[in-house]
Amino acid sequence: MTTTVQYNPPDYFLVDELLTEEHKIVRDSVREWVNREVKPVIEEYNQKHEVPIKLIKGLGEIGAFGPFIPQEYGGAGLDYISYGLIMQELERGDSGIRSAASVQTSLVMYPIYEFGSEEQKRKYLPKLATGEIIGCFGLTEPNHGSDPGSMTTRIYDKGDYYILNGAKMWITNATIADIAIVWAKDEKGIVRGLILEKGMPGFTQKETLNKWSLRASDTGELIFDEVKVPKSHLLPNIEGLKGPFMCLNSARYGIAWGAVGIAMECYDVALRYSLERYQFGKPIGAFQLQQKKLAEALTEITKAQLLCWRLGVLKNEGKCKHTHISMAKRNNVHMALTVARELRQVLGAMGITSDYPIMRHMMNLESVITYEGTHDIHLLITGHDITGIPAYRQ
Ligand code: TGC
Ligand code: FAD
Repeated sequence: MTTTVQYNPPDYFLVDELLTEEHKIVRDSVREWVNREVKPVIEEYNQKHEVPIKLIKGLGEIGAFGPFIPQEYGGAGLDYISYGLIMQELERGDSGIRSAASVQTSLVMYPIYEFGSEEQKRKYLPKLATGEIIGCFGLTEPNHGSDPGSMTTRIYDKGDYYILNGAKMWITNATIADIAIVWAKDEKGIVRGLILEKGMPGFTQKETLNKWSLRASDTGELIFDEVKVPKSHLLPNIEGLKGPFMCLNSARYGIAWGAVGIAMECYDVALRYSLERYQFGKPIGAFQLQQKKLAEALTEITKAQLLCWRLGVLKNEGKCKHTHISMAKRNNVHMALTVARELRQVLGAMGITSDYPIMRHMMNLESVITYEGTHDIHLLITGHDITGIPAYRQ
């Protein structure tokens, strides 16, 4: 099916030449899906503050859930550059669509694959891969965001089951989720992961309303009031805070790529507009001040594309450290937000409408620069790595 969406992705340093044929096939097929299915409807969903369930289910059909999970568990068995390129294209559609894919893949399928029992893997992974069931990830609490190590959600051992009490807040996919990966401390204060299922008595899923950002994404609370969780729902192969952090590494990696997708689209839209819009008898792209915005945006996009490619190579080779990912997430999201803010101005008043995607991306990026570790926390992670001194706490 042909599409009327205009998109000429910038590739100033021929980064495409660094990709394999498989990478390009994967990227182009997701790009085509985004053009065909997401672009025509996504502004309306954002305006209505409504979750596009059909698109979220569609992510399963195109293989965007668990691209790097082995095929025997329903994944696509692709490498990490393919995973990154999928996230790049999805986020060009909307950060909410990429969020749904990130959470399902990195925060739900990954912990079940990495820390789950064989029975848990067989039970959940194939259905998560197709989108038959949707998952969410509960780490953040009302009083513990950047500092999840101080969480107060607790499990109490009652023999063949646990009792779970507490609450999680700001959870993507919270109300549409059939299962939730929930992180809680046991009686010894050790962080453990549990798989909760919708409808367990005492487990409530509640929507967070009135967001100005990620309006096409489901965000909400998970509340646990004396929830009886069978021990078979504990992730047996992980203990401690590094469990959720390992999941975050995978999701943050995807965000580093996704942010580049947004910046690429903002650049493409603004360049085209600058050549079509005339003021003072000239296209506005003829004025030096507008060229400065476009040239600086392209320079930053090019640097971020190369950073992602190298990050992907390191991840494929097993040499990628969580500190590499923090640097890339922080840099690329900030870059995309700066690019979106600058290039929205190229569109003048038209830039504030939903006729163009830039303002929506800009508002979404305010969440993206906050979740998965804030801009400042990622700076402190780099500071910790280079000095050996953690500045997060006294
Ligand atoms: P700290 O004492 O440094 O570490 C505790 C243990 O964890 C290990 N570790 C890691 N392991 C793997 N990967 C990482 N990135 C790791 N970072 C730390 C560490 O080695 C240690 O292990 P061990 O064996 O010695 O116990 O932890 P801390 O409590 O001092 O915290 C440090 C800090 C601030 C960097 C960390 O807490 C942090 O990253 N905070 C940000 C919280 C965050 O990112 N939350 C995200 C919630 S999920 C979300 O936002 C989903 S949005 C999804 C979407 O819609 O796309
Ligand atoms: P706080 O931790 O209260 O931070 C407030 C400010 O203080 C920030 O600027 C921060 O950088 C700064 N700050 C904090 N500590 C320090 C320090 N030591 N030094 C310097 N500055 C500091 N969480 C989940 O678990 N699952 C999800 O699916 C999920 N989805 C989300 C979806 C959306 C749309 C949003 C907005 C958030 C989501 N989150 C999710 C939560 C997100 O991860 C947290 O919002 C984030 O980690 C920051 O926590 P906080 O909002 O409590 O801010």
